Amino acid sequence: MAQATANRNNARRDFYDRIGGLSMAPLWEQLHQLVPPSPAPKYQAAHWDYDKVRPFLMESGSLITAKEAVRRVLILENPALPGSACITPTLYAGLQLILPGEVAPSHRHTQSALRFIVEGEGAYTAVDGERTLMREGDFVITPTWTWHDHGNESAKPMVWLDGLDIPIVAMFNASFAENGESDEQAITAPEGTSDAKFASGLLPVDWKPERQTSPIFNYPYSRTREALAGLAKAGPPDPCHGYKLRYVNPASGGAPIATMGTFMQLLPRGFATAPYRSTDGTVFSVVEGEGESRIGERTFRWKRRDHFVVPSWATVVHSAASESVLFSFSDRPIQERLDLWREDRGSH
Ligand code: GTQ
Repeated sequence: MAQATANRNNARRDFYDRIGGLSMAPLWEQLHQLVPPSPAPKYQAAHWDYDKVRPFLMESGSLITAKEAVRRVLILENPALPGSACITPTLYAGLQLILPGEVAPSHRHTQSALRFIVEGEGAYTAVDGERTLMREGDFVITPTWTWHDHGNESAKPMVWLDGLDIPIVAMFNASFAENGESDEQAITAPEGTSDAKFASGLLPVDWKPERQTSPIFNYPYSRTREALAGLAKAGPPDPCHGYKLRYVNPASGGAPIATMGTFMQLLPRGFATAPYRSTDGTVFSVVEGEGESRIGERTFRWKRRDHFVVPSWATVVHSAASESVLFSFSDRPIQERLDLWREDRGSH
């Protein structure tokens, strides 16, 4: 019997070797891995404590200028994906530093970017000939293939979270990039133009969107925070999310960026979310408060300016020790377009 099994296995191995020469492989040896019964992510939950990260960010400021670096960023890399520059298999995240007086020169690329302002006030991003000044908690968009440069005319360092769809664009081999002719693009519209046109529940009467990306490129925290406070007064929190809003492209009702969904949630003091999981691996930036998140088997304590990542289908429970506000982003809009996105709200 044992001999028969050994013979059979040898015959199979020999067969696999011979078809391997023709660049073929037997599906049956890997079917269950290729089509698992539920998501089996090959990356892990992780947390970046801002107190530990910040000294290195500032040290990077004395090692290289923003101009030489083009973008002076420390990548937040998933510990299970070393060398990949990915925080999840579909998302890139990094912390970008711009010191007073610096300019990160103009360029454009097919990757879409979001900026979420972590520290500082008064630096600008220029997109499509218009500047916007940025403050903590603002969510700023750089649409695919638009010229963008960043500059800091304030007296203090500015740090923001960069979220890009780099791994997605890489998967499609659809990356194009160009450097601008000058460091700073020509400014053709006064600050506030895109706000006036698109951010007041109104749209210019004959305007037609040219792309899926939102025409608003700064969603200021002052308004987001006010909306959350109003929501919290209006009724009870959602058991799984607390008070959670999604950012929206006012022209479509969809996500502001085609590849990345962005969210902001308020957790009242002492509130713990009910166990929840969804198929979109999600990156969090803590805007206010402190608390902890149990992600699968691990628990991370967080506070303002920390970052953490929740893998696909990992069960998460957030507990807020003080009133807390969490920004997050994920690839949910793509998954929804592909009819792939799923969530599990437990019994809620
Ligand atoms: O600001 O354009 O973190 O192109 C990575 C790649 C930021 C940017 C990053 C980029 C940028």
